[in-house]
Amino acid sequence: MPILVETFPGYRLITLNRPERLNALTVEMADALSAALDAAAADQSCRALVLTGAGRAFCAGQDLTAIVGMAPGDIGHLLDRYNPLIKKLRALPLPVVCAVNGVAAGAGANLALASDIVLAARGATFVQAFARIGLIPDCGGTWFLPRLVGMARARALAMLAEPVPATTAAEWGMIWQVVEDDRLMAEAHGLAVRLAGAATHGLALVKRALDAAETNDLDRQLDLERDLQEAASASPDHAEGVRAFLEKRPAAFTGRRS
Ligand code: T3D
Repeated sequence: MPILVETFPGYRLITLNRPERLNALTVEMADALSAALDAAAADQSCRALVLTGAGRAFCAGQDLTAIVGMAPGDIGHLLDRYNPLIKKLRALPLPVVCAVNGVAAGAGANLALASDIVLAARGATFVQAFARIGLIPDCGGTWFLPRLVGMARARALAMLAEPVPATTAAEWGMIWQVVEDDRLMAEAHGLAVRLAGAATHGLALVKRALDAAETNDLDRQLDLERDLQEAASASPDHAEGVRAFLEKRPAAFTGRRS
């Protein structure tokens, strides 16, 4: 099976599962991942996702053996599979934690960067490998990178395709945190448990606001914040959060929209 899905109370763990190919992406894997995202979104009890890779790598990007023999310029899989997948991941109304357990290369690096919170094992690396094979960063790479690390670093990473160690990625703001290799999954599960107990609808609105902030001017963003805050403030979790604060107890969020 190209991915494994495990269900835990409040969240799911998705593991890219082609370790012999460093979890390189195939059409089958992209379809399975897309279906797993749909299933998570449709399940009210699933309030967070963790994405990781089996074996020593997170994901080595497009499986290059699978594109041998394709017509030059045929990017059907990008249009039909990978772009919709990245959009779906971004729009998912629940937080996605990416636990980068090893090398994340090409589309694999950008799959990680499309997640909401990226944790990386100290031994992990991020490689915009595309230039090595005459391609440009896809799966959102040219969008995520300059926004995360600035244009100077984005250009060099895209052109030189040098591996960025996890510690540098964290220093540059490309990812959230580096953890010791043997602590990665414990930390990822810990984050997922925390997020699964959070005000899920509010977090979905946070995702929408931050994504829109990348292109909005301040006027538009203030208008959007107004609209999203109206929705957040009408949610039962907002009422519960205020009640819990006043009663000096932990909030018991349901994650529900209404
Ligand atoms: O048209 C389009 O497809 C557009 C879409 C593009 C999206 C993309 O993602 S393009 C970028 C594709 N990915 C790459 O170019 C990365 C290729 N891999 C590497 O550069 C290296 O493998 C790594 C830096 C990721 C890791 O290096 P290392 O030394 O740790 O491992 P390795 O020995 O190179 O790889 C181990 C095995 O995995 C090896 O197989 P073998 O020799 O043991 O049978 C290797 O061939 C295989 N492997 C690694 N990456 C891929 C792969 N097999 C198929 N596709 C891969 N991407």
